[in-house]
Amino acid sequence: MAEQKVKQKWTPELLNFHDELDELNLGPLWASVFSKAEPESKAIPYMWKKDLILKKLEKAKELLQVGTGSIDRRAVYLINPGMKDMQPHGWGGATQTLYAAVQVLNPGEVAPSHRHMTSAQRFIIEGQGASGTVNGVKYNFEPGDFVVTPAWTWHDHKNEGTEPVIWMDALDIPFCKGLGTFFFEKYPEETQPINEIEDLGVHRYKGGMVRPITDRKPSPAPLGSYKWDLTKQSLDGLEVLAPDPFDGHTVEYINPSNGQDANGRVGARMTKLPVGFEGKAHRHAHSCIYHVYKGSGYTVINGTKFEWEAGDFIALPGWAWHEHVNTSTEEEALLFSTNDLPLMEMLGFEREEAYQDYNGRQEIAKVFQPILP
Ligand code: 1HN
Repeated sequence: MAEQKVKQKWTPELLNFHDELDELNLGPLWASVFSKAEPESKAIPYMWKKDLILKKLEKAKELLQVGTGSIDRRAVYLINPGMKDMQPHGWGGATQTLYAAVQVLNPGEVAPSHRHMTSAQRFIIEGQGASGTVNGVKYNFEPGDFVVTPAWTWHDHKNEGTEPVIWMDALDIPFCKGLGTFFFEKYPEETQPINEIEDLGVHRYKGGMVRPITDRKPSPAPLGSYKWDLTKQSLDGLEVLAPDPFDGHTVEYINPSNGQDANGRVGARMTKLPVGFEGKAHRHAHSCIYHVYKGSGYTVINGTKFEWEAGDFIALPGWAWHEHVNTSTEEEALLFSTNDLPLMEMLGFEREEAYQDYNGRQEIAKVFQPILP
């Protein structure tokens, strides 16, 4: 009897009924989520090449000037092809929760001050002479630095140097837009007053893992800027240990006053894949955006090989199998990444699984063909 019912399930009459419901803005639960054992990310695995983005930023430089009366930021954001339907609303989205842009500021330009409820963070890619002021503290940008702008803090940028400065911005915009919590406010003047010594947090944490005693009481971002030399030192220190089979030598940026992630809802890491590193595959609920800071290699995501080199950006959707390989025989690979792990943990969604077949390595079914400039 039960079997007969199953066979009868998708009759033309029933399918008509589904259409009838749809027209009434109603849906049949029996034909939806119950048949899916695992999440299906709207975002797909994808890669954007450095040269393509830089070429488009060059054009944006010709067309636009940054400053009051003109545009606030000159940045090109990553759109995951699986999430294109969100674009009319300007959601962006390299993954379902994370947004990334590549920004360039020319000498003499000032990017005016504003604040928003999304958490922002920056990884400085190239160029000297720019800085960002966050709630009255000015941080000088140097390549390799990781700089945080916690939610609802005033921030503006300046380039007082002689060359263009390029960085990656990462925010939780798709997440905030999804929740309907995207608040934004412009500062009444072009820039905010600077009321502390420059690079305040950098001076307060020069020693690495010791903190000023005033930070026993937690605060949102006592460090502000994580200088490249200290991050590099931490990674070099790990060299005496065996690399993690999935992530090589990886450190995460933390808030030294509470031991948690550096910037609330959005996590960030720096990975060093030693020469010859051939990682094993795993997957996790959280998603990531990688920026290849140095080196060359490939990442296999759900059976597709993404061949990367310095400057490229890669979107790793949640619950996608992935493994990293450094193909250089001389140079270590450095991958900066931003993730929604803090969100997944806060909300109780995080889970992780190691790939079991073929000694933990995926079979490569195809090679990703990126859009070239
Ligand atoms: C923002 O405030 C910055 O301050 C960069 O540089 C990218 C993308 C969306 C919303 C705000 C910045 C942004 C952003």
